Amino acid sequence: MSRPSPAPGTPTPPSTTAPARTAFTLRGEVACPASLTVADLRERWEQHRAEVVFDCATSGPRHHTFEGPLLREVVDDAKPVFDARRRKDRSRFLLAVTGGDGHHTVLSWAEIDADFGNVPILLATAMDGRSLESAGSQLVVPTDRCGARYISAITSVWVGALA
Ligand SMILES: Nc1nc2c(c(=O)[nH]1)N[C@H]1C(S)=C(S)[C@@H](COP(=O)(O)O)O[C@H]1N2
Ligand SMILES: [Mo]
Repeated sequence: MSRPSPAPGTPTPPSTTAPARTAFTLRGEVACPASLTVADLRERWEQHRAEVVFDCATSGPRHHTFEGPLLREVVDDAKPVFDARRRKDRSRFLLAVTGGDGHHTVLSWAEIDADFGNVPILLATAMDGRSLESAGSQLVVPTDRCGARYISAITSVWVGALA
């Protein structure tokens, strides 16, 4: 049964429950799709730290410290349906990361694969010492010179090969 909606003009009462636990979906050509919260990212995988500087086209250089698991380790556990022993097979895969406002970007699996780019891309659980639990995770691409791929409030990570 749904709750009755308040009368128009009724102020929203302050929330007495815990802040919303923003989750994102990990989906695509994976054997084990999942819905993951920032708390899951913090509790289930080793945390790495990255001190980064990136340039924003509109607001200039930005300095941040992020913590979180490696994107590669999180996606590995969803079991992408490539032949993990074959580098050529892994190298066909792409990742598309989407934020809450619809901003999205792509990465190649090879960027994060230890046999190729081996970039320590993170799914951040904290930025500048503050938890991202209610905002949602943020993509951290320490080797990017500009900030466009630092997708915030992640809602979806899709993994798959070009059809
Ligand atoms: N969801 C989402 N994430 C985003 C963007 C956006 O528009 N939407 N802009 C990107 C750009 S262009 C930059 S420079 C950085 C800015 O991050 P900051 O303002 O937190 O330093 O966020 C990135 N992440
Ligand atoms: Mo930017």
